[in-house]
Amino acid sequence: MLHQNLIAGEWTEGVAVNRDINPSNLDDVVGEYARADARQAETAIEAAHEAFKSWSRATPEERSDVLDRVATEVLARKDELGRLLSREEGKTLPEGIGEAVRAGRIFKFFAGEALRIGGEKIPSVRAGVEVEITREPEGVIGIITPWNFPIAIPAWKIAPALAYGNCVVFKPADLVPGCGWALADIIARSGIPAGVFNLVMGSGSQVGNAIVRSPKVRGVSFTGSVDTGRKVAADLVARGAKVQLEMGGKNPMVVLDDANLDIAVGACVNGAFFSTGQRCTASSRLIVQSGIHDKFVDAVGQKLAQLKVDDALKPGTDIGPVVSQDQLDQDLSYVDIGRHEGARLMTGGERLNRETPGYYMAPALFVDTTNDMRINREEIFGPVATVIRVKDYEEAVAIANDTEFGLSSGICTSSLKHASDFKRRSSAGMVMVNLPTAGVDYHVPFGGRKGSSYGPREQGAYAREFYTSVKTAYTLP
Ligand code: UN1
Repeated sequence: MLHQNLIAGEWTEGVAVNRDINPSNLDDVVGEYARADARQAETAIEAAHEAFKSWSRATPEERSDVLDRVATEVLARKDELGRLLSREEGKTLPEGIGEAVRAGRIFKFFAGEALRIGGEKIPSVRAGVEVEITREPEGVIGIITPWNFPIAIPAWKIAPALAYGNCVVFKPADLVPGCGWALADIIARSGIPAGVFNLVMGSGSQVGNAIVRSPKVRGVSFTGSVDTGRKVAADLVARGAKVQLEMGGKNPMVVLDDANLDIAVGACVNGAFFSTGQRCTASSRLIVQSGIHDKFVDAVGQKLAQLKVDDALKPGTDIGPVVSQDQLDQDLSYVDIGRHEGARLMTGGERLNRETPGYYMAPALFVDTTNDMRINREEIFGPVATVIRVKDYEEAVAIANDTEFGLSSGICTSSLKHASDFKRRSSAGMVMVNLPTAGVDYHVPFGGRKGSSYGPREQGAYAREFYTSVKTAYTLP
């Protein structure tokens, strides 16, 4: 079966076929997916533009019901969707199912939010005049998502877009069309009117560019690389449209001498290596105080030796494969870069062979690194972490903040004073105490500072900032 695009309420053939390959087993084709071109993307945008006339006036309950039906089906099919996710992306089955549940919960949350779009009525400074402040949907929203969270990131962009009355043209990542298609199929059967939600699978150069450049698209929410994000922003800003970017991270995790060693090791190993390190929130720089340094490095080394790297779907696998050949090449090249820069590779960093041909790699830990090395400045996006030794808390904070990124940060400590101070001084959008830098709640704002993010926050009620426009109305009754 060829999985087609959803354009103007019709399942539509593309101009080419994309084979979705399982990174745990390159002989396994997950499915065949239609690839659209720029013209088809424009047809979808046109349909969304047309559908906006009525969807923007749908009652809160109509929108809420649609989202609620999507949530219910996603949650009921969590095991199957989680399996599809792990099969096409390579995170472990429990991680895949967890992500499917997260996606369902996000739709549930926004089913509620759709009913809570309020406003304010306040007295004017002029006698007898009334002022009302309301929120209205923007129009057509383009949604461009990455491969590393194939269902959660689409969910946290699509759900608020629809909840607040926008129409959507959604382009999932070319590497993982399966979850995007499955979600689109669920949305298509939720009672949503034709054209309100469109799925257009295809390349960035065709579909992505068409979305970014169309004057009918009022805003784009993009998660992906820094380079692409900046280009997307340049195009949108040039025509005065809204843009929300979530790009990279080089997230610091500080471990102080007074940390609970088990908690610190658990948080760092999870944050750095789970989901194969392919999270923009990954704890990639471990900044460790001298007194605990050797104990910590030994314990992390022991833990890594116990982790099973294997087929994402195999029971007992802790770390699945890297997503693609390109990504694996990038990860391995950073291992070389680190060695040449004088960092000491304590463990891992080599390609592994398993029963099936796949992109397996041993999680790599570098020690004796300094913050000016490329492995500490550039996002690697794989199972590679570094340790930077520091003498005290002040040096740790300075190094944690010395990065062009600012998505998440963490500290492991039993000192309330240091925890409070770090929460205040960290230059990241999200700060974690005694928790991994990755793995966030779905009902609170998500986003970063500096080179990591641009535009209003995603998720939680804060999502309305991007997906709505504020109107101030004055009346003299
Ligand atoms: C998480 O850490 O739970 O691409 C979510 C990413 C982020 C999502 C992280 N946008 O890794």
